[in-house]
Amino acid sequence: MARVLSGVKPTGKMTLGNYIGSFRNFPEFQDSNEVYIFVADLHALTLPIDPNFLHSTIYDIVSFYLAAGLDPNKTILFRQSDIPEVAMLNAIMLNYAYMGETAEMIQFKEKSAKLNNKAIGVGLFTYPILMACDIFLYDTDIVPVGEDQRQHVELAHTLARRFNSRYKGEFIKEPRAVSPKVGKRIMSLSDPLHKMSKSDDREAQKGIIYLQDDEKTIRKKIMSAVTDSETNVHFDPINKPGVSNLLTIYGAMKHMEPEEAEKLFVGQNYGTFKKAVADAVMEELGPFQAKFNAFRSDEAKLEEIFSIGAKKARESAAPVLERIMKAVGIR
Ligand code: AQP
Repeated sequence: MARVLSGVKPTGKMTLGNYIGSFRNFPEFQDSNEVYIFVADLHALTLPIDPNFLHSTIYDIVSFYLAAGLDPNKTILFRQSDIPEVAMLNAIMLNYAYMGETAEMIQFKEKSAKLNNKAIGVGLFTYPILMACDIFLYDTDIVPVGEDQRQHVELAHTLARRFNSRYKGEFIKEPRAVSPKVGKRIMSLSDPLHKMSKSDDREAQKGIIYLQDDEKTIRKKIMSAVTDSETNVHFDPINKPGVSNLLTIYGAMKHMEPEEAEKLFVGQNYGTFKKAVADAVMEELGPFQAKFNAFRSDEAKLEEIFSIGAKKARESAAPVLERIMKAVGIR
C-alpha cells in the first residue's frame, strides 16, 4: 500500500483549476492506498490574508474534499495547523535546504514579484520547505498535484535525498509527484497564457471559474472565453491557447485527451463548441456544488472530522519525527 498525501491552501476562492488539478483526483486513491489529505492553512499565511476569509475558507476546502468523494473513514482528513509536529520538523529541515534552491522556485518568483519585491515575508521564501515537511511527516510515497506544484515536490525529493545521504540511512521517504492525465494546468479563460489561479486578483476574475459561482455566471464566463480569429476547433496550445484550454477542460470533464475531444467538434463554430464545454462543466459541477453546500452547512461536523483526522495524522507523524530527531542527534 502506498502512502498518498496532498493539500490545498486556503488562499482564495477555489477554482475550476483546483477542482481538475486536485480535488477530483483524490478519491480514486482511497480504496487501495493510505491517503492523507489536508487543508494547508499555515501555507495561507505566506501572503497577506484577511483572518475571517481564511477561517471560512478552511471549512470550504474540507467541504470540497468531502463533496469530491473523500470518505473520512478511509482517508485521513486533517488541518495542517492541528499537527504541531510539522512545526518541529520544519525547524529542523530549514537547515538542509539551500537559499539558492527556494529562490529558484517559480511560485516564489511570481508571488514575490507581485509584491514588487518589497515586504516579502520569510515564510513565502521558505514555503516549499514547510511543504516538504508536510510530505515527509507521513512517510509519503506519492503526492498528487497539478503541474505547477511539481517543482515543489521535486525540491522535497532533493531534500530527502540530501538528508538521507548526509546521515547515511533511509530516514526520509523520497516522494514522487503525480499529475492528472488531462488538466495538469488549466489556464485563465480571459488570459489563456496565465494559469487559472485562486489568488489572482487581476481583471475582475472574469477568466476564472470559481467553484461557488452559480450556473449562469459559469456559463457566461465560458461563453465569453478568449479564443482567436480563426474558426476551427483545434488543439494547439502554442498557437491557439484559448481554444486548447477549453478543449482541455472539456477533455478533463469527459475523461478524454484534448486531441480526442477535438474530433467531436470538427466543422462546428466556436459558439456551439463553447456551449458544449459549459454543458460538460455544469454536468459535473452541478451535483458537486449541491454536495458541497450540504457539507458546508455543518461546521461542527467539519470540526469533528478535523479532530479525528488530526489524532490519526499525529499518530503517524510522531514516530517519523522521532526518527529524524534521532538521526540528527537531538534525541
Ligand atoms: N490552474 C490549475 N490547473 C491545474 N491544477 C491546478 N492547481 C491549482 N491551479 C491549477 C492545483 O490545485 C492544488 C492547489 O494547490 P495550492 O492550494 O497549494 O495552490 P496553488 O498550487 O498555488 O494553486 P493556486 O490556485 O494557483 O493558488 P494560489 O493562487 O494561492 O497560488 C495543487 O495541486 C495545484 O497544482
